[in-house]
Amino acid sequence: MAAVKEQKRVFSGIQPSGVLHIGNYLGAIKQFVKLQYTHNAIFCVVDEHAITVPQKPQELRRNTLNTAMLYLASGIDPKEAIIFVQSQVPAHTELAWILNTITPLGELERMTQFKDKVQSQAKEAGVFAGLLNYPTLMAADILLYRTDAVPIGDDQKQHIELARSLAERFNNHFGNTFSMPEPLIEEDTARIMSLQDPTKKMSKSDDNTKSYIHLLDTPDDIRLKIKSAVTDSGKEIVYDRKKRPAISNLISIYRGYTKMTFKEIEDQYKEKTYADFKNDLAEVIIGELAPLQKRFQELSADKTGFEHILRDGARRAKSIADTTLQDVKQKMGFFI
Ligand code: AQP
Repeated sequence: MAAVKEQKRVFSGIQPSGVLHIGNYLGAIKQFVKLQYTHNAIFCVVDEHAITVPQKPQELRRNTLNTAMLYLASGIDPKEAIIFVQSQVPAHTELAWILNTITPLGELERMTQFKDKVQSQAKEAGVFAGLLNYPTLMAADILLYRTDAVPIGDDQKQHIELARSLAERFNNHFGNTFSMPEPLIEEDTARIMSLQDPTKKMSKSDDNTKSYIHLLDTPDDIRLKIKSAVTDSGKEIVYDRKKRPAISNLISIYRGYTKMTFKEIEDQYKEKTYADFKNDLAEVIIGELAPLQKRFQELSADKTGFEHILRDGARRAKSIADTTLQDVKQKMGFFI
C-alpha cells in the first residue's frame, strides 16, 4: 500500500559546482529519496549558489543537467517530488534581495563555510559579495516554499539556523508569513570526510581527485581511490571518530551503503586487515552505484523527456514561490 503523505513540506538543494560525490548522496540525496514518499517534497539544483565561486559556462550547464539527472537516477521520482533548476524560478533571487535587507552582516561573516571558502578563493580569484550572501539566498530558497524540514548534511546546519532567524525576524516585523524550517540530519553519514584528509569534509571542489568518489566514477577508479585512502596507525577496524578518524570515515561509508550497525561491521572485520576491509568497501560502493549509473545512462539518452521534467518542475515550483513572494511584498508595502 502506498504511504500516506504528510502535508509537511520538505525542500532541499544541491549546487552544481562539480560532479556529485558519495558524501552528497549519503548526507543528502539518500534522505531526499525516502522523504518524497512521506512528504510534500521539492528538490532543486541550486545553480545560482554555484556561481558564488567562478564557473565556466559550459561546465555549469553540464553540471546543472548532470546534477538533476543524478537526482532522478538516485530514485527521486518526478511523480512524487518537484525537481527543478533554481534559476528558472526568479522569485528565489527576488526574495533573497528582500531578506538581505534584514540579514545582519555580522551573521554572514561568522558562517563557517564562508570563512573556509574565503581561504581557498582569496588565493585564486578573489572573494565576491555573492559568496558572503550565499546563506541569505539559501534562506530565500527554503522560506519561499514555506518549508517545514530541510534534509541536509552537517555542514549546512548553520545556514538553516540563519533561515530560521530570518523567518522569525520577518514574521515578527511584518506578520506571520514563513514557517520555521527544521534541519533533517542523518547523524551517521552527515559528514563524510575526504579520503585523503579525514579532518576535511569530502567536497566536489577539492583539487585532489582522490579525495572523493564521484557517483559516476568507474569501478577501477573506485577501487583505486579506496585503496589509496589514508588510514590511521594501528590495524583494528574499529569505529572511533576521535582516535581513528580515517578508518571511522570509511566505516561510515560502509554503514551508509549497507545499513549495518557499527558493531556489526566491527564484528565482521575483527580478524581482518585494513586491505580486506578496503577491498570489500570498494565492491560495496561499486555494487550500489551500478544501478544508479545505468539509469543515468538511460536518462542521458532521452534528453527531451528529461528536459520536460525540469520545465514542468519549474512551472510547478514557480506557482508556489510566486504566491509566497506576492504575500511578502504585499506585507512589506510594495506596490503590487
Ligand atoms: N562530505 C559530505 N558529507 C555529507 N553530506 C555532504 N554534503 C556535502 N558534502 C557532504 C551535503 O550535500 C548537500 C549538497 O551540498 P552542496 O553541493 O549544496 O554544498 P556543499 O555542502 O558545499 O557541498 P560540496 O560537495 O562541499 O560542494 P562544494 O565543494 O562546491 O562546496 C548538502 O545538504 C550538504 O550538506
